[in-house]
Parts: sequence; C-alpha cells; structure tokens
Amino acid sequence: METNDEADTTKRVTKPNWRYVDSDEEEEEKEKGPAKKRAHLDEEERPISKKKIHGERTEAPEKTEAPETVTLFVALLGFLASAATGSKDFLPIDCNDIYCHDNTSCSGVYTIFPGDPTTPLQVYCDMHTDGGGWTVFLQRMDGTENFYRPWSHYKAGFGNMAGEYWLGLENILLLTLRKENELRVDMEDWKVGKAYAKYSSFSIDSEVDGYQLHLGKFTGGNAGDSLTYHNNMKFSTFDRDQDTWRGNCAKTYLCAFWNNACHHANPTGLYAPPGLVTSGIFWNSWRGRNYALKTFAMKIRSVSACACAQ
Ligand SMILES: [Ca+2]
Repeated sequence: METNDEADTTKRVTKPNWRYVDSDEEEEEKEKGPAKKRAHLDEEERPISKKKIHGERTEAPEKTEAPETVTLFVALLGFLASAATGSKDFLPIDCNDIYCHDNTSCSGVYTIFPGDPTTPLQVYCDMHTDGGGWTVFLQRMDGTENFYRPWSHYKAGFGNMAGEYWLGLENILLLTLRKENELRVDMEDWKVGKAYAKYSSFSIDSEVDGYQLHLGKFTGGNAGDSLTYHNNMKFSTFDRDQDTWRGNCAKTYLCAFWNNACHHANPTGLYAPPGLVTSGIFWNSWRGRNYALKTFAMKIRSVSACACAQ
C-alpha cells in the first residue's frame, strides 16, 4: 500500500470529472451542430435506404443515432453536475460549506477546496451525525489500511476516502487556517456500543512548528476526555520523534499522533479484532488503553453555523 500515497496525492490534484463538464459540453455542442444536422438528414433519407435494400439494416442508421446518444449523455452529465453543486462556481472549503449549500446532502465522499480553487481534495463528509457538516480527517473501520507510516505519509495523507484514511497534516492545516473549527471524535466498540467526545476548538501549527496541536475545552460526550492530555503536543511518527518521552512513542507503540509521554488516545494504533491488545486503537477514558476499538473517526466543523463560502 506504500505506493498508494503517490497515487492518492495525484488524485487529489486531479480535477473532478464534474468540473470538466461545462467546457466539454461546450466543445461537444460546437461539434454537434453540423453532426446533428447530418443526423436529421440521414433520418429523412432512411426510409428510402430501407426500401432500396428491402428492410435490411445498413450502417447509416447507426451513425445517425450515435451523436444524439452522446448529446443526451453530455446533457445528463451537465444536469447531474449542476444538481450536485447547485452552482457552477460553488467551490466548498469544507463539508460544512456543502451541507450549508444543500442540507439534504447525504454522507459520502465529496470534493472540497481548502487551499485554492485549483487544488481539489476528496474527503468523507459526515452529514448525519450531530447536525451534519463534519469534515472527517481520520477514519478507522475495518483494518484495511496500514497506519504505521513515516512522516511524509502523515504529512501528505493516505488511504481510501470511502474507507480508512488519514487526510494529511498539510490538508488539516489548510482546513484549520480557513475557519475556526470544533472537533468531534466518534468511536464504537465490539459490543455495538457507540461513544463520542467533543472539543470547542481544534487547530494545528505548520510543519516548521511540528504541526503542534491546539485543542479547546472538552465540551462533553460519553467517551470522556482522553485528548486534553495531547494538547500542545507536536506530531510524531516513528521517523520523527517530537514527543515528550525519553523514548520514541510512535516506534514503541506502532502509531503516529500528537504524542505526549505517550498517550491517552491512540487513533492510529493497530486495528485488532475483539479482545485485549496493546498498541490498538484506544480511548482511555472510555474502554481503557488495553481495549482495541472497532471504529474510530475524528472530524471537524466550522463553529460559525452555516458560514458558507458562496
Ligand atoms: Ca521522545
């Protein structure tokens, strides 16, 4: 999976299909004009052709149908793109923008523009939980992704946006620079129990400052507070130890996080089946540090209700 990162990064800077639709449609229409006229002429001539060959099918009718099919398809794409965005110029910064733009949006993978309009980014948006509009930057659900990765991977991001992924410290930084955000952590154990924790604010510094974490107050949640211990910590990976421990937390516990000495929460720990395990995904104040959780997600949302970038 190591090579996926290059591919994923490439995906992120590749414009989504719908953004090309308008220009493609224009070009198609330019080409379609004469083609369509030809098609109509062929339509009129078709009966004569059929008579001549006594009902046998010739290639002419097929040629006349193709341009109309393409035209319909392009028109449909245009309609879908328009319906999905609501506007040709709508460039959402985050999932909250998308939700504010259309509060009937379902949870799923969307394209956002936390940097500038030329750098689209795919992300999973939680449009259901706690009022919706959450931009998910960490998602664990089935153990399909390897989270024991070096600094460069955690900086750029990795994984599958429809499954397990880390959005990347640079992208998280962009999101927190653009707006003031709150943080929500959702988790689930193997007994079909769910828990959450919320914090009033969440932001990080740039790479030169070690992506230092700035966390607001714990504002509630039945999972309890296991993250305040990590506040003001720099991010650490096994190849960049910025924790406060004499050893290397990330290397010892096979993780990467805003480690202190070392952790009360371990969102990037090993994914493990039910049972006790060390170095698993844990949230100490809920199931303890020796219980590996089934699902885990960290997500942010603008604290300004529906402060949309239109
Ligand atoms: Ca250390």
